[in-house]
Amino acid sequence: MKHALITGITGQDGSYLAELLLEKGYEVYGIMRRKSVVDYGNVGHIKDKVHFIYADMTDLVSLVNAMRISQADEVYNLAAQSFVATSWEQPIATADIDAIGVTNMLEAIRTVKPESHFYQASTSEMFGLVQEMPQTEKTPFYPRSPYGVAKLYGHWITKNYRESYDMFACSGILFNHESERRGKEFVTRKITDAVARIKLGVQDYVELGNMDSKRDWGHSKDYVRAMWLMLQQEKPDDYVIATNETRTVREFVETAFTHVGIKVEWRGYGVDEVGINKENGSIIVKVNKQFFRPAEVDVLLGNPKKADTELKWVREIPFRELVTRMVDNDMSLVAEEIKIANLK
Ligand code: NAP
Ligand code: G4F
Repeated sequence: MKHALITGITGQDGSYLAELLLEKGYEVYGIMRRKSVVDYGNVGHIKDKVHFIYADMTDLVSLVNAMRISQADEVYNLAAQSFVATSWEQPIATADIDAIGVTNMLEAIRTVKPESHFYQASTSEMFGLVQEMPQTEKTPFYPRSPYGVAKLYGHWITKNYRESYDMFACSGILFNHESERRGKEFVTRKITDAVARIKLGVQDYVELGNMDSKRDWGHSKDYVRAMWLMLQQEKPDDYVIATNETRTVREFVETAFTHVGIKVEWRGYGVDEVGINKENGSIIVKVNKQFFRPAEVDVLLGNPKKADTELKWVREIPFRELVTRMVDNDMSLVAEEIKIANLK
């Protein structure tokens, strides 16, 4: 039986990856941060099947300990301060976790079990001010946030340990992937949660930032399969994982509202743009400068050809299904919230 160690197991991707590895018969270990209230995040439903180890990406000793306990054959480094906007507010913490944390994990592996296979969660944010369309493994990087800069360090240190120490270390350059488990501050979940609340009459409108920003959005469940595939290859390498489709935030909003039977009509431009419910004329989307970023990544579009060819990776969940799954899930959650509030 193979042993896997997942950092960031309580997050979106960590939870889907843990499910996948359990299905495949792995002994799954996950690192968790100590909190004042124990919180299993997205893995509460499988907590009895996973071995949890208290550790932190900024503490090398705790990661060495996690390696000693788990004796992991495969290490998936998914832990990160992953919210781009916060990286301007906490640039040092972001660098400690997302950059130096990767070196900590690689050193822990080198100390305890250097033959382990290592996956690093790299990101399309490294392309930032994109230098070509679409982006591939060969596209030059130009990060636009402290998060992107920190992740670029993580990407290169992974490559460097592969070349310096012959470690089986891979980076997945994953484009945006979302799900029913996505944190509510990310734009997709913020939208689907708001759509559910507006539809069910407990919120009037949603305030968003840059409506013209374009992202290549897939489903997390498809993307964790690619992580696993990378660690099963003969040789370690880096791969872009994306859908090769890009859409604006505005299109995401339209698709989500359409699914609950609300047609949005757009009026005005820039910060004055509003989305109107065509049926009753009420404002359901506003733009608020507060959600704009100091430097923006205007467009991302990834070409996953190498992953298609070498990993035989295929995306199974198309864009519309991603949105409808998220909206349906939020409709159920909000309906349940309303039911509980009415019982009080
Ligand atoms: P997420 O939901 O925000 O999960 C992040 C995880 O990291 C959480 O489990 C969090 O634990 C943990 N963590 C944060 N700081 C830590 C620390 N100091 N020590 C230990 N654990 C820590 O992120 P995600 O969407 O699943 O993404 C997974 C990884 O892929 C991240 O590295 C992200 O940067 C990268 N990525 C994501 C995307 C995407 O579109 N989702 C695309 C490309 C790359 P707590 O529960 O304690 O907060
Ligand atoms: O959902 P977002 O916050 O995701 P972002 O910045 O693309 O980052 C995510 O994807 C990366 C991969 O490319 C990951 F590495 C990273 O960890 C994270 O998972 O924002 C998406 C876009 C941005 O252009 C943002 O400016 O949506 C725009 N946006 C417009 N209004 C908004 C909002 N973003 C947020 N979070 N909230 C808004 O109200």
